[in-house]
This record gives sequence, C-alpha cells and structure tokens, in this order.
Amino acid sequence: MNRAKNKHWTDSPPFDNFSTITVAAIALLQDNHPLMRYPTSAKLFQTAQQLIPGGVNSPVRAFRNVGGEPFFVRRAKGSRIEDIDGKSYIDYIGTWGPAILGHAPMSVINAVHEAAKNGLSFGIPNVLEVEMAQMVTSWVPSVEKVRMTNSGTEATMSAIRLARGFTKRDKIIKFDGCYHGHSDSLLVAAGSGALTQGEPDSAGVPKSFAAETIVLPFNDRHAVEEAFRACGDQIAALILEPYPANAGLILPQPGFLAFLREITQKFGTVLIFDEVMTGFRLGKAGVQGLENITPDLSCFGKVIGGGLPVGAFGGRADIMDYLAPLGPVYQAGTLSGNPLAMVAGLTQLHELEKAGAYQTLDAIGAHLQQGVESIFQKKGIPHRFNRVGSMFCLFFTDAEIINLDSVKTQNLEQFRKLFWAMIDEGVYIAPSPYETGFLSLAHSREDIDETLEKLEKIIASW
Ligand code: KE4
Repeated sequence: MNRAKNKHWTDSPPFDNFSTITVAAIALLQDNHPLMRYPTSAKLFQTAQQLIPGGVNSPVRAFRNVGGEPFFVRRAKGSRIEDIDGKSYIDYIGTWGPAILGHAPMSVINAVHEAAKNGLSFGIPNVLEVEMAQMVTSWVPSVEKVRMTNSGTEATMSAIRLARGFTKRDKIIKFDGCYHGHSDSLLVAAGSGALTQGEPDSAGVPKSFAAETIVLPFNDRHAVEEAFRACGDQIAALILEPYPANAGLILPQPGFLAFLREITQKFGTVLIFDEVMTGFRLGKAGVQGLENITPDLSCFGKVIGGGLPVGAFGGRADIMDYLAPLGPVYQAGTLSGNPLAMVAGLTQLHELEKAGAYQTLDAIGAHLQQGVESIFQKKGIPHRFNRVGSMFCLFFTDAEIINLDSVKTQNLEQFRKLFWAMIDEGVYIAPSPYETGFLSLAHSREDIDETLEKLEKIIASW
C-alpha cells in the first residue's frame, strides 16, 4: 500500500486557514446557501416545518402556547440574543438554564477551542471525566459516585432504572406537573413542553408502563401517605424536582421535603432529586444544599455542560455500584463524558466558584422581583412572582402557588398578551406560562432597569 512517507498526520491539514475562509465565503454568496435563501424567520420557519416536525427540535420552541411563530436566532452574547431579522432581545431564558454566565462566555469558548485541538470525542476514559466527577462529588456531599450522560432525560431515565434494579421493585412516584425529561415512565402528567402542548400524558407510552407510575399532587402529604400505605413495599423510587420549575416555579411548603425524606427512608424507597435545572444554579449543592436534605440519588444537567449536551446522575455509592460494569443495571452512552462538554462545564463551574457569584445572581433576581411586583401592585393586577436566586416565574393569579392546580388558575390570555408585548419591546421571556425564567451573571443592573421600564410602559396601557 502506497502510504505517505512517515509524514505525521498533523503535518498537512487538508485546508489552510485562507482556503477554508474563501471556500466558506463563496458558499455563502451562492444564492443557494440556506442563510441567503431564507432572509427572515418567517420564511425559514416555513421551510423548517417541511423538514422538522413542527419546525422545531424541541416542542416548547414552537411558541404553541403563546400562538404566533418563533423567531430564529442568529447569535447570542452575554444577556442578549439576536434573531436573523436583526432584532435583539434581553434574554431571560438562557437556553433553559445552561447559560448561567451569560451566552458565549469567552472563558468557556477558549477552553472548548483548546480542548478541541486534542480531539472531539474519544470513547475512551479521559482526565476531564475524572475532573468533572471530582467537582460534582466535592460540591454535592450526597453524591459519592456520579455518571455522566448526554441529557437530563438520560440522567433521570437511568436513575429510575437504577432505583428499580437496586430495590427490585417496579412502581415509582412522581408529582403532577413535574417534568423529568421524555423517558416513557416519566412522561405521565409531565410539565414543561408536555403541559404546554396540553398532553401531559404522551401517546406512545404503553399503559403497562404508565400503570407503574403513581402521580400525586405536589405538597400533598396525605396523598403521599396514602400511596405508601397502599403499596409502599412496591415503590422503587420517588422522584421530584425539589423546587418544581416546569409548571412555572412552585416551592415546597415548609417541611414537605423533610417529610418525603422520612417516608421514603421508612419504606426503603430511593429518593431522587431531579436537579437538572436547580443543580449548580441555586448554589454549589443546589436545593439539597439550601434545604439540608440528603437524597439517595440526584440528577443534573444544563449548567454542568456550559451549553454543550450533558446530564449526570449520582448519589449513594452502594446504589451507584449496581451500574454496569460493576452491577446488573445497564446504562451507557457513546458521548458520555465527552471532552468538550466536560471542559465547558468545568470552566463554567470554576467561574461560579469565584467569590460572590451566587450572591450576585440572587441580588440581580431580587432587583427584578422588586421592580416587577411594584409595577403590578401599582396597577392592581393580581399576580404572583415566585423566585429563588436566579430562577423566577410570574403568574397572573392571586392564588397561592402550591401545586399544578393552583398554577392552572392563572390568566393565560394576560400571559400571552404580555409575552408578545415584551417581544415587541425586545425582551424574551419564556414562551409558556409553564416554564421558569433564568438570570445570568451577564445580566447587568442596566438590563434589569431597561426591562422594568419596558414592562411599565406595556402595563400602563392595560
Ligand atoms: P433534557 O433531556 O432536556 O436535557 O433534560 C430534561 C429535564 C429533566 N429534568 C428537569 C427538571 C428539566 O427541567 C429538564 C428539561 N428542561 C426543559 C425546560 N423546562 C428543557 C427545554 C426543552 O424541553 O426544550
């Protein structure tokens, strides 16, 4: 075989920089380049709908709950995003949680750029996976061992399977409106996009699967006691978002989380905290750190990937060691522990380690909350503004928000009216009242004041 004379594989890259840029520029100028052919979001959405179900790769992006059509983003930086129509917005979603430093932080970009030069994926153990495991286990005391995945869905799906394998039981308990990703056992009375679509129980989930999932109202001790009285010895796991944030942001009533810890302990049920959203966002140890509750397993995602695909689950070593290759519960992933996602997440966590990061996020949230509440109070508009640190949600209702039923008392028409008025003003809030807003360290006081001025202007005409 005529192999090149022992030239090192990196000696002659296929393109030098100049030719790569030239090739790309010429392609862009061709009128057949996608970006040139679809100059507006509306036009691109038409094409997207012919090629992608609903024109989106995740349902909540379709703006179905607020009506109208989504814009297409061109780029994002700091607290702002820009769409392909040239309009920019102050962004209060932050790609649903990962962008806690703001969009495209240079520290993360540089770290990913450097790591990429050494390889994009290995499928072989690499040092970054160990560094991430060290970080997660040191930040979250309940996590003795951790395994990386590529999404929050994989993390919760794996945690449920692990709990079932460990306890040799089949039933699980979840709460109405909590969303734990789209695995079959958990797409029952789910929140987030499922609730937004009005299909909390997805088609395609066999009734036999759904029958193993007991759904209870959040904050309802009596319902939990009844479920355990009826079949406590069959319940493998109780999974919850300790601060549910996929039906808007709901907070546990005093003592509810401690009650769940106690009753699951009593029945030998694995307590799983789904902290995909709250983990590393509300503090180094998430909600379990704020509430001083020790779950048996925890699930993570979003922040620990710095914007790249990631998930993780971890907890008691005696349970985690049931996972292959040690134990009988199989779980795997080609890209799990991917070096780029690991280095992006590690870099983001190191930034959050800097003194005062979480206090700053909380102060930004408090400033927003104070301003929003004063605007609605002055106008006498019934509302609830739930917030913890940099997570918040506005409900147009005067009912106390304690579970999904109370969330459903909100005035959806008022929410839709506000959403589109804010879009017109260049402020992007969640396109569904069943979601939570996110702040970042890139949101300046000026961003918040600009947002409040625009909100006051909108509400003045209500
Ligand atoms: P992913 O599979 O989307 O990475 O994570 C699923 C998941 C699990 N657990 C919780 C508490 C979550 O909030 C999520 C995903 N969050 C939604 C936002 N509400 C993702 C947005 C979307 O579905 O497009």
